[in-house]
Amino acid sequence: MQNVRHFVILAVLIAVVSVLTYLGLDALELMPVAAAAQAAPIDWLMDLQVKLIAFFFALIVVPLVYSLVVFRRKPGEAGDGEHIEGSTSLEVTWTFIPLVIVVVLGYIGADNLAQVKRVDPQAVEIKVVGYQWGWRFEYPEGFVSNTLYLPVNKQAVLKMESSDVLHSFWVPEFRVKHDLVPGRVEIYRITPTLIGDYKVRCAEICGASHAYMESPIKVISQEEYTAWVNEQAAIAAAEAAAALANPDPKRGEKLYNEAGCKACHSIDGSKGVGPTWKGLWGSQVPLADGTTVLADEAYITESIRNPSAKVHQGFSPNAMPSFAYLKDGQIADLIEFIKTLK
Ligand code: HEC
Ligand SMILES: [Cu+2]
Repeated sequence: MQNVRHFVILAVLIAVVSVLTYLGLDALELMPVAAAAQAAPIDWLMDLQVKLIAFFFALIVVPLVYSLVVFRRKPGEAGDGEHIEGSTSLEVTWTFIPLVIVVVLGYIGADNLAQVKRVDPQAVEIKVVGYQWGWRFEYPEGFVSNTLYLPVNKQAVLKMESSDVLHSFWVPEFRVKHDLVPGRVEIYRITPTLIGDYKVRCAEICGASHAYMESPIKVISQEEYTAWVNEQAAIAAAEAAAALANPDPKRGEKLYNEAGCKACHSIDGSKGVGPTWKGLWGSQVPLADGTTVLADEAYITESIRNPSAKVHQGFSPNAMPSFAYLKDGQIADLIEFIKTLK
C-alpha cells in the first residue's frame, strides 16, 4: 500500500514538472517567425521533440530528487540498503519502450522530410552561387542580383553551387538549411508565405570573412515580382548592348563594388587578398612562373574568366573564384575602370 502511494505521488509530480518544463521552454520562443510553407512540418516536429524532452527530463529528475528527499537515511538507521540484483521484466520493458519510441520518431522524421521536400512542378528556378564571401543570384531571365527576390506563395527551386569551399544556405525564418558543395548542384526548395525582408547567412565556417557572408532576401507579391524581373531583364539587356558599343568606367566602378571585386582588390595601391588595380593597366605583371605578361585587354579578360590560367607572383593561385558569368560588355566596363586607376 505504501509503495502505491509513492507511485501515485511520483506520477502527479512528473506530470506537473513535465508541463511546467514544456511551458518554460516554449516561453523562450527560440524560433523566429515562420515565413515558409516548409516551416510548418518542421515546427510541428520541433514542438513534439520539446514535449518529449520535457517529459523525459521530469521522468528522470523527479524520481531522483524524490528519492533523495523521501528515502533519506533516518536518524538511528545504520544498516545497508536492500540489495537487489537483476530484473528480467524491467530490462525487457526499458529496452522495448525506447525501441518503439525510436522507430516511431524515425517514421515521423521521414514523413516530415518528405513534406519539406515536396516538389511543385510550377516552381520558379533561380541559380545561387556561394563564394568567399558572398552570394550571387542568377535569374534565368538573364540578369544577376545581389539580393534574392522571391514571389510569395510560390515554390522557388534554388540550384545552388559553390565556387570555392563548403558554404551553407541558411534563412532561419524558412527553417530549411542546406549545404553548398563545390562541384555539385544542390537543390533547395522553399515556398515563402510571408511578405517581408529576410537575410541569408552562411552557416558553414568558410574562411576569414565567413561572419559577413550575408545577403538580403525580399519576399514580394507575384505582381511586384513579375514587374521587377521584367525591369531587371530590360536593364541588363540595355547595359550589355551599351557597354559593348561604348564601355564606361562608371559602370565598371559600380561592378567593382557590387560584383565583389572590392573584397580582394584595392584601387589605392595597398595589397589585399589579390593584387591592387592601381597602375595595373599597361604594366608588366610578374607571374608565379618567373615570366611577365603585359596587362592588356586579353590578360585582364583571362584573369577574370579563368583566374588560375596565369597567376600574379606572390598571390595564391586559387584565391579568386571565376567570374565567367560576366558578359563581354561588363568586362569592357571593368577594363575602362581599371584604365582610370593610374
Ligand atoms: C576572393 C578574392 C578575389 C575576388 C573576389 C576577386 N579577385 Fe581578382 N584576383 C584575386 C587574386 C588572389 C589574384 C591573383 C592571383 C591570380 O592571378 O589568380 C587576382 C587577380 C586578378 C586579376 C589579375 C591582376 C594582376 O595584377 O595580375 C584581375 C584582372 C582580377 N583579379 C580581376 C577581378 C575582378 C574583375 C573581380 C570581380 C568581378 C575580382 N578579380 C574578384 C582575388 C580575387
Ligand atoms: Cu560561406
